Amino acid sequence: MVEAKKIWMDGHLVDWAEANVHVMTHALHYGLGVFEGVRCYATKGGGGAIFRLEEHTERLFASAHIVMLDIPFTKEEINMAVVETLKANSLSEGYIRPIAFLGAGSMGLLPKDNPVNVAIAAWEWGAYLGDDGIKNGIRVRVSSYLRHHVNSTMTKAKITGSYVNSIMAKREAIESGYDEAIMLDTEGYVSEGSGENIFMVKDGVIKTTALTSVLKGITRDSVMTILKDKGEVVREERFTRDELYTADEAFFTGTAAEITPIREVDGRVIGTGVPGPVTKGVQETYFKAVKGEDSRYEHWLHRL
Ligand code: PPE
Repeated sequence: MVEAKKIWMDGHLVDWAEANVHVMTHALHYGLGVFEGVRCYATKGGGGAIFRLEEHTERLFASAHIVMLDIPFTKEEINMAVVETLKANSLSEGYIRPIAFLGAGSMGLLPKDNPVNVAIAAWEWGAYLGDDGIKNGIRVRVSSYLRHHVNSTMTKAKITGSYVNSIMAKREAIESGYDEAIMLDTEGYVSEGSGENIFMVKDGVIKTTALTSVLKGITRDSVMTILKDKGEVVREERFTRDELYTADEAFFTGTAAEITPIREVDGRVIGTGVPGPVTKGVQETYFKAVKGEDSRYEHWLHRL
């Protein structure tokens, strides 16, 4: 990864190399942390714009609320700290990672006085699933690992520990020659990618997984708005893997993955094997929106 200069930790900027935690950090042992992934894009005028910062901070606090982690800062303080971190690293474009976690103190499953530590890092991060993936689409496989049951790990919370499941699925996909994993929910319906929401198009009908077992993606929400503004209707409902096999188009959405077309699922070519018109239309509008080139979506930008 491209290291940046400074990381914001518990209210102060520290050097990248100094942003360390103790090995007895509770979250390291048990996975009780919540985090966000946010992107900032360089706009035409030159300045950077953070995409939907307020919504990401809202979700960070919602995740913390779900797992009962008391973040010792206000939302406004976190928003300001994100801006400060980008500025300290002279970044007008990059990926931002706010994280809040249970710090060092007591061990065991009933931690009493452990502090909640908060950090914000930012660095340059290009296309998550590759430049070729964004352009031509990726090959995915249905994972042998299921997405968490809603009453096992809370899927609306972006919890650090939940990502062991994602890492297993991602590794399995790569090791078997694919680019990314699609995970089914515990009832066998399509849920999401290891770090992305999913959309499919069939005979003009656009669907995305209902929110039951998936993260409430901010890119998913942006794409639904963009499609609505194009006069399309998006159905939020569950669908099966064989519906996906016979889809005309499919694509992933996520802050890191942005809009990545899916050209193959489990060896079955999707549609014509190249990104279709709905996918390309969404991509075009999304990239214009994040770069401040579409005034309809200016309210999504937090300009630096
Ligand atoms: N589902 C999961 C499981 C997920 O991790 C993400 C984001 C999404 C859906 C899409 O959410 P949103 O970014 O709000 O549209 N995954 C983040 C982590 C990626 C990583 O490798 O780290 C991200 O995209 O930042």
